[in-house]
This record gives sequence, C-alpha cells and structure tokens, in this order.
Amino acid sequence: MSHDPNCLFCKIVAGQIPSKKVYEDEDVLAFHDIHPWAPVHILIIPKRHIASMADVTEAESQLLGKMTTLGPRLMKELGVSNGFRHVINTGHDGGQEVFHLHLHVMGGPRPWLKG
Ligand code: DGP
Repeated sequence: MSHDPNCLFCKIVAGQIPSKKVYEDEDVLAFHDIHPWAPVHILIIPKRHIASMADVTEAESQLLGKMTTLGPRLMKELGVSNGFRHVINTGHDGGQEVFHLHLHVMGGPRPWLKG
C-alpha cells in the first residue's frame, strides 16, 4: 500500500495535516516532531506507507540509505554542529506510536540526552 488513508503520517504527506517541513523530495519528507525530545528534533519518513522497520525489505535499502544520510545534512542546515542521534522505534515493545516508518534525528546543545 502506498498511501493508508487512516495513517497520520500519510495524511501529513498528503498535506491533510499541517507540519513544519524541513525537506521534501519525491521519496521522503522531513518535518519537526510535534513533541521534541531535543532542541532540534526532526522526523524523516518515506512518502509511501511502510508501517515499520519490521516491514522493510532489501528493496528499500536505497530508501533507507537516503533517509539516514539526509539526517546529517539536515542537522547541519538546522545549525546543529556538535552531534546528533538517530533513533527508529519499531513495534509496540520498541516504543513505536505512529505506525508509519520514521527516523528520529535529534540534536542541539545538551543536556537533553541521558548518559
Ligand atoms: P514513535 O514513538 O517513534 O512512534 O514517535 C512518534 C513521534 O511522532 C513522536 O515523537 C511525536 C510525533 N508526532 C505524533 N503526531 C504528530 C503530528 O501530528 N505531527 C508531528 N509533527 N509529529 C507528530
């Protein structure tokens, strides 16, 4: 399924729910997280509906590569210069709340990160 009409992030992709976009191309969308855990917290998502990392196959390797390499570029553009964290929560026990694959990229001055 490329678009799930009941999916929150598919609605953001379709422009039915507003978001603070930071990047968009034909494959991916990046926008600010509504409940940031860090001074700069963005989500990078595929435009087409993939529920989670548990649903990713080798066919999505290039897409995943694009998402992960976009993180550093966008952090730089957003002024994050001293490090950042990538997180993907997968499934109920992995703490996933929105079942449309998303990469959290978080940075900015500490303390916001434990440890
Ligand atoms: P996760 O627990 O990994 O599924 O994280 C889901 C994230 O999505 C969470 O950090 C908050 C964010 N989020 C939920 N609803 C919205 C929304 O409507 N807009 C935006 N920008 N972010 C949202």
